[in-house]
Amino acid sequence: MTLNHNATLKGRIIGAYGRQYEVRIGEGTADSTLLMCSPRGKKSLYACGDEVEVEPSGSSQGVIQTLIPRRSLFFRANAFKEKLIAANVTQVVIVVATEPGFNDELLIRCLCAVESQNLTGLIVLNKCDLTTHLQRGRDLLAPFTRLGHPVLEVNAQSGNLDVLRGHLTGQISLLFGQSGMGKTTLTNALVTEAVAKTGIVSDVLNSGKHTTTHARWYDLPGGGALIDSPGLEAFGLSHLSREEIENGFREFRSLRGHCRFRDCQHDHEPHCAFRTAFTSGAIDSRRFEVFQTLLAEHRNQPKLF
Ligand SMILES: Nc1nc2c(ncn2[C@@H]2O[C@H](COP(=O)(O)OP(=O)(O)O)[C@@H](O)[C@H]2O)c(=O)[nH]1
Ligand SMILES: [Mg+2]
Ligand SMILES: [Zn+2]
Repeated sequence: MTLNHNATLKGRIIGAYGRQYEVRIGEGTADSTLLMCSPRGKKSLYACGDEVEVEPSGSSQGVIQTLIPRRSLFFRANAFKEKLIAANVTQVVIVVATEPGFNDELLIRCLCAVESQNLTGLIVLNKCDLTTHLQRGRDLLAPFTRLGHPVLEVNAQSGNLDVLRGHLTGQISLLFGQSGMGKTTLTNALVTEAVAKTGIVSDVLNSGKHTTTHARWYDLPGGGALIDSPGLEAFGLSHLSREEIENGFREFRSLRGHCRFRDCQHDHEPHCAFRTAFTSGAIDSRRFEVFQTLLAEHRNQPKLF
């Protein structure tokens, strides 16, 4: 592809490396090109998956000029900082594993973010070939299955991934979860060798490391794409309002508006529909506990603005 300087070109951020972005120009064409781009302003406001307009500044470099409006933005936040994770995804695949054990609070928080944004959530229990703790994994996931969240059991290393592939086709999926769960192994199994090897910086930045340090986009052979992301151990939801937190828990949707007090914190208030449902056994206790933690975090958040 011949690049015309001073002309802006539409592209997609397929790798986000701090303040450097790998942008693919000519998506879906035979002669797509990769440019290493920096943002025009001081702040890096972009995420892997973003569509942008860039101005080439060399044969393999460019400057991001504008952001094309996003269909979705998946991010986490505490009171002080926002961390963009991926843009324009339609589905978040939360990867957990039989071994090492996974943090179910992180899973609940992540699903809350997914649901409150009306994205599709898919839970994948990986390493099902390791059967010693398989039942423990299944037990932890049972409350999610009961709520209708799809849970797929896979083995990324040698298993048949056709069912998972079926869920990914045509979607832009973010693979998300703690490190060591098998996200990168799954990516390698799902993405063709040739695609996984493209990229001008991935080899340099990830060289000699087995840990994913940056989010990266991969086309899927059957259409759609997969974004592999670094593992994380905490997921702050400071950006969600109380209504959004409530909406993030499907079991509470039909109960909203049924508490006696309009500003009910679902904690100790009399005639709380949420607590009544909980004491009747209709609500999973672990999910209720994390829900209350989230509301308490929301209440106690320092007001910075
Ligand atoms: N037995 C088994 N090991 C797996 C499976 N998937 C991944 N692993 C191993 O788990 C470790 C972490 O995998 P990795 O893909 O780097 O996890 P990530 O941090 O989530 O990207 C590696 O040693 C993998 O070989 C699986 O399905 N079964
Ligand atoms: Mg990884
Ligand atoms: Zn209530």
